[in-house]
Amino acid sequence: ANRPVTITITGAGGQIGYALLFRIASGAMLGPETPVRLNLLEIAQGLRSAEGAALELQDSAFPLLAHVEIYDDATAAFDGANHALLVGARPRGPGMERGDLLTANGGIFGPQGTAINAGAADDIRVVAVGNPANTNALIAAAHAPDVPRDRFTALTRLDHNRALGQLAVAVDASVGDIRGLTIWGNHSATQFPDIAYATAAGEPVPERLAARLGGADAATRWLTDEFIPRVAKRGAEIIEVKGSSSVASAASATIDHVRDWVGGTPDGWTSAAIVSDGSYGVPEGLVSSFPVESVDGSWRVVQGLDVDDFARGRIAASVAELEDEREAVRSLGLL
Ligand code: NAX
Repeated sequence: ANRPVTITITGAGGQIGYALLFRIASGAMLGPETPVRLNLLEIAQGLRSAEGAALELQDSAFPLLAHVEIYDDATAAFDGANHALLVGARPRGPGMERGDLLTANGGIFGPQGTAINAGAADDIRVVAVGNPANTNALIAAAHAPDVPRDRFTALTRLDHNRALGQLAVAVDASVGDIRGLTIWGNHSATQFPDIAYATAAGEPVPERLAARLGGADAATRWLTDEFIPRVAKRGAEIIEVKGSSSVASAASATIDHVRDWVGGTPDGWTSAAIVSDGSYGVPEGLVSSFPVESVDGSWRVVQGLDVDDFARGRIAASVAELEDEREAVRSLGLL
């Protein structure tokens, strides 16, 4: 058997944590040959919940689960970590200004970056799930100067999967037959789900949409008026329907993100927010979502895609928001 891999999960006593732990322990993330050690990091009010989850993990008797440990100290929790799933974050409370929100999260992700820098394993891979995810990843990375930039990511796979789900219905295909979809930009309402290069069972999605909807103009209207806003605002739709935010789908997307990062993307590209190298005009250093392939355990931006004026405008708007967030955390002294 392989050596156990250590995974540190922050906010492990929360909702997404609860949905994540059992799937990781079952082997869904790192495969059926890799034993896992789970380090659960919580703050005081979440510790009992994490303890309860740990008891249930024991009761599940997962053969791959080598060890579970609970921490309230980041330095100890990230010591030796191969993966950091940064789920715990400070949600926006009533009357909270954006500055307050960024400051509160800077107080979480800054010290966690420092702890990762201090003691994580050499192959550490980080994904920020807690919102504002892109900027939280940026803050963590800024506090971990010894860790390569490409190890810091933020989750846009849920947005990607949401887009797949919507598109599958629209073109009457199975999600597994759709390729070439991209989420660009921020994990926020400004994100741009881009279908320009999407195919369904090998057939271009734009053509298939036009055929089904009665022409290219109708397809464009559907994209701008229905598809893009629905994907971008799906989180709010879930809250409206079920009364609380996305949990199992967020955990599932996190599993997908890490699984593909480690195991590769043989079926073509997916979406992840990674530290920009300047590709597609996204300013260097911003954590922004791109079309990405996983090659030898690293995310690579898919290069050479033609981006038309419409897409360029949408990407620019989301990137402007990311720059704005970066400026705000800079001026708050959080970088
Ligand atoms: P919960 O409130 O259920 O859980 C969060 C947990 O984090 C709590 O148990 C809390 O005690 C813990 N926590 C807070 N500060 C911490 C710290 N400094 N160290 C360790 N643990 C800490 O929220 P949940 O529904 O699990 O959502 C978690 C985060 O995911 C939220 O920020 C949410 O906005 C974000 N989401 C991100 C998504 C994405 O696609 N990137 C989608 C789903 C979700 O909205």
